[in-house]
Amino acid sequence: MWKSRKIIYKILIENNLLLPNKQACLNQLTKLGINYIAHHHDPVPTMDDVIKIQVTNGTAYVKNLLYVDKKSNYYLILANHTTQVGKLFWKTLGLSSGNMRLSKEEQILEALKSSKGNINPFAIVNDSNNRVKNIIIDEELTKFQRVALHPIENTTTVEISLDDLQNKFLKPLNRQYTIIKLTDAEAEQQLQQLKQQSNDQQHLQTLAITVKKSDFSEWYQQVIRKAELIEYYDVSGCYILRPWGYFIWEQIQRYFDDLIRTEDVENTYFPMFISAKHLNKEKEHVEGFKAEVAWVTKYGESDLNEPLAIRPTSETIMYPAFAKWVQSHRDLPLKVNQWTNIVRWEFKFPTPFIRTREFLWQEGHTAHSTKEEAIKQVYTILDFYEQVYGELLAVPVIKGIKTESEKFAGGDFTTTVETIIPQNGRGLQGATSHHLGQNFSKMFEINFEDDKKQKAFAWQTSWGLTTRSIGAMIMFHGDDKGLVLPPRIAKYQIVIIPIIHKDLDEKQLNERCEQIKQILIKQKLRVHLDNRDNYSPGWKFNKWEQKGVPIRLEIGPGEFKNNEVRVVQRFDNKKYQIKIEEINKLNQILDNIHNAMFEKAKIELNQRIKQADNWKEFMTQLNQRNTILTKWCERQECEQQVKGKSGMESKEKDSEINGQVQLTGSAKTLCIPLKQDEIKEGEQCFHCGQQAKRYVLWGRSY
Ligand code: 87F
Repeated sequence: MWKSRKIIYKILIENNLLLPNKQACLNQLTKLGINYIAHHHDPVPTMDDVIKIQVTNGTAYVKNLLYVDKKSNYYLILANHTTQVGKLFWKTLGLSSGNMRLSKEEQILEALKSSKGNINPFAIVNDSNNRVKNIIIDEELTKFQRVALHPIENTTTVEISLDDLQNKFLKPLNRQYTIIKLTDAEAEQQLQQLKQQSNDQQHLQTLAITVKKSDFSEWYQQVIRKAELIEYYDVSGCYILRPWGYFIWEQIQRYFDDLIRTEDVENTYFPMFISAKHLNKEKEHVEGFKAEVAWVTKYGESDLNEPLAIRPTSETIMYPAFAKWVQSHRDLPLKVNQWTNIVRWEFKFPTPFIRTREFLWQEGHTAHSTKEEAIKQVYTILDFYEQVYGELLAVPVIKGIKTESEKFAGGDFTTTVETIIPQNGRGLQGATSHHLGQNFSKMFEINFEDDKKQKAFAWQTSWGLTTRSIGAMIMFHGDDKGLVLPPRIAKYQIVIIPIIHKDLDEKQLNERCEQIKQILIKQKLRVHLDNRDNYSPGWKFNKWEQKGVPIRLEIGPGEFKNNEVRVVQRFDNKKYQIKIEEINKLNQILDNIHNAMFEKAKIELNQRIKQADNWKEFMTQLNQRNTILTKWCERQECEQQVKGKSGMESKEKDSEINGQVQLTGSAKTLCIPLKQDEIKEGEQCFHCGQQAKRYVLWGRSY
């Protein structure tokens, strides 16, 4: 329902409102001693109109949003116009975002006696029934000298200081207001800090993880901290990688480095800064990512002449150099790789390892003289990625090709290893290997003289694997007790714990443990002897279980006497004795553990892949936390429709089925798996009914 200003005025005047119009409002500001700069103009109902008004330097344009919950409590949000207002801040305020809706026209009228396009904080005086429970102010606004607001009507804009709004306007009215970070990334950080503070206060640093894995996101947060993989940091989306976690990355580096060396890839290092000129050289591929690029604009107190971007990926850094290095076909193939950090200023909810603003990765870039050779390279690397996941992390992946809308826009096609997190059925892209065709070589002039003395452009590939892989591993293998490490990435594969007993000489026991440790070290196993005497064996069992050590060796009086050790396997809690002379079996046992973990993970992954032949089946499977393999026509239009429809039809966020909170959000294509059954003439796309071309895997994703 839309009401004209006239009708609203009538209501305002009939209701004896304190601030019925802009003149009354401006008078009131003067009376309260609030300095303002006023601009008069045509109505500016949308943000796009508002930002056309010329305001003073240092003044922020304000987005005014009025939310209402199911009990008709109202919340007025004043956000900087560039802030991506998220959902998490509601939680910080102790409210549920699921209950909040943007107010409709008649609700705006009811609460503020105002209308869409006119919402402003001064109208709060007209809320005689105290319907507005809180005025939520974006912390970003505190960084500006003034804020631009409408005095009741949007035909005028006043610039006033936020200080005056708070102290001279809201406080005297006895109105609650809260200054808070509104983007999800920042709110997450605030929540973590609150949680940390209350933990510290209550000395709640208990050893055990307090929730089960079924409470997945809380479980994950606890596991990564209690296993000492991660420490939190005060820059949102950035985390400290502790030695226990960093070691895993080092193992991935070693393994993958050895693999790419067999392909004659060489390691290099390119600078992390990109000049604006360079970054923009290749506008098209950067366009979609622009918002995520972080810039350095100052040194000390001075502005840089030219701002510098921090690498979000290194194409525009590397390829100008490639152009210099490639002259003749004898300079090809050129194959380089680098292990670096990357910065992408994401605004989605950050999750340690899975989505972070700074992360570690390797990026490989190759140039070839033929298309065939480049394509072969793409798939060889994809196989390497599959091996990293399978052989090292015991995480199964599905090799596939991204659809046209999901591929890296700069290339010809993108191959991917995808996995599915069994707990929530979300797809997770594990690594990508791109065939870039000649797109970049044409742009950056990477050309060479072929053997017939003809100028030709190089065929390129690029590929990347990140610390996200560690997140997938944690999610797959962890259990109610904490982390479970596959043996090949564990910093300690075995811990030896002596169990002191009155019948046993402590010194002798220690010597025995030390002997065993030495035997195992000789077998190239990573062993730790935990002979600290200020902790009990039980405490140590818990600690190392939480940290995911694959095997615990206990040596107590019985074992000592019988020349045995007691083996306890972390992943399945199997316990058995082995003789010391058989201790070389442990190498094999660790391999068996890896294999068993991998097999279990494969089963769990496969349980999350369902087939569907029509829309109803598709949505049913999606809402049961599955990914869905369907026959598909491969039309982008169809893909977009599935995405849109699945999002709309998915359950409300706060709804529960069988006590489980349902995931919401749309399904997208994860990949077209390389392994395919043949599709015959006449077989239909599950969604639109047109001729199907291949099977595609759909799912909600990270
Ligand atoms: C964010 C900001 C700017 C992804 C970005 O996948 C640019 C980009 O180009 C960007 N996020 N990408 C795509 C990266 C493509 C490619 N680069 C080499 C890889 C693997 C390693």
